[in-house]
Amino acid sequence: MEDDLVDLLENWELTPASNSISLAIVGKTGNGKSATGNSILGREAFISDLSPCGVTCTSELKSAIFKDGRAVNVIDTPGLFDFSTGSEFIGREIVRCIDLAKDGLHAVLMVFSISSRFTREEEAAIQSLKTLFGDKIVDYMIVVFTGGDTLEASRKTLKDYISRCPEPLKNIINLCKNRVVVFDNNTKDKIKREGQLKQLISLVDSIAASNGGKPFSSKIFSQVKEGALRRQQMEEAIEANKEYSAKELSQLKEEIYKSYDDQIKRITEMVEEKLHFTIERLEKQLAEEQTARLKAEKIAEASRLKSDEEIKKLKAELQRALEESQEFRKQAENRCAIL
Ligand SMILES: Nc1nc2c(ncn2[C@@H]2O[C@H](COP(=O)(O)OP(=O)(O)OP(=O)(O)O)[C@@H](O)[C@H]2O)c(=O)[nH]1
Ligand SMILES: [Mg+2]
Repeated sequence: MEDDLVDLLENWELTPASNSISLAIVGKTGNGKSATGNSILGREAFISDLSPCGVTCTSELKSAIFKDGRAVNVIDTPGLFDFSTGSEFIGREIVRCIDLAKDGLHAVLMVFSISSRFTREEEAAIQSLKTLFGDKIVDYMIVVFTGGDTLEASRKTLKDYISRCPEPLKNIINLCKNRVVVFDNNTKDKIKREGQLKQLISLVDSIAASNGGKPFSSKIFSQVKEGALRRQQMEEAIEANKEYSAKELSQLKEEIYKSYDDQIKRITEMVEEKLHFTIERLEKQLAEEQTARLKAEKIAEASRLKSDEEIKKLKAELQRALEESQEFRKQAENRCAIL
């Protein structure tokens, strides 16, 4: 598999940024993010497995080189927007992810699975991304459906599938200007593997063409990058100064790490605060929907009870009328007999 698509690249930092593509993969736990990352890299770089709980625990970056000489950096993430995991974990992971993608992202792949139902959390994820990084993030998003094999087995085209998607998912696809690709991560067919990868890369290239090749970056990206750069410069400076003793050197390094950790903590808190707001809003919305659904169910139940009651009343009336008419007939017959 490795030789067909890519040659491995051990030392990705050596790759010039202009000749590399950085992609982040996000989506619900179990949707096939790691499997998609592996399909892009052409090797089993990330652990991908069937599991009821999250397999990927923390964001990771792996790289490879395409045949055309371009390096691809893939950042695999855990289920960042599964709100059950808590905003502290999400905040920390997002900062880690940004740290891995300091030079910006050429595309964000939002992974959905053909085989699993679209959820409200997935609907809210795009809002969270916009809240954190600004509306422009949408211009860099590509929708990836995993489970191309399942789609084929059901003899449906992607177009058929999308036409039957819930409205919010259609809206996400529209927001992404129909940048959609299907991946069958299980296929061993080399032509198919190359085909789906080519499709994805052409979408990444179309994003680059529409924004002058500038990778996505935002204020949070610059803050994280600045901090890391400052730490590196300070480390180099003290390393170069031969007057420091080993003890002083390690003390100074510790201080630098501490100030960097403090900075990351501040950014994480900011991310957490922003997400907290989005999560609160989603929870409120879900609670309102639940109340509305319960109310609708109560009304339906009441009207069913009412109609049951009415049917009972009608039946009783009918029975009474029947009995009355039988009584009347009996009386009439008796009267006839007397006459
Ligand atoms: N049939 C089929 N199964 C797939 C496909 N892509 C992924 N899977 C399966 O889906 C399961 C979950 O895949 P992962 O790649 O671990 O999913 P993930 O999104 O990384 O999951 P977390 O790390 O837990 O967030 C695995 O059993 C994969 O083999 C696909 O295209 N077709
Ligand atoms: Mg994973």
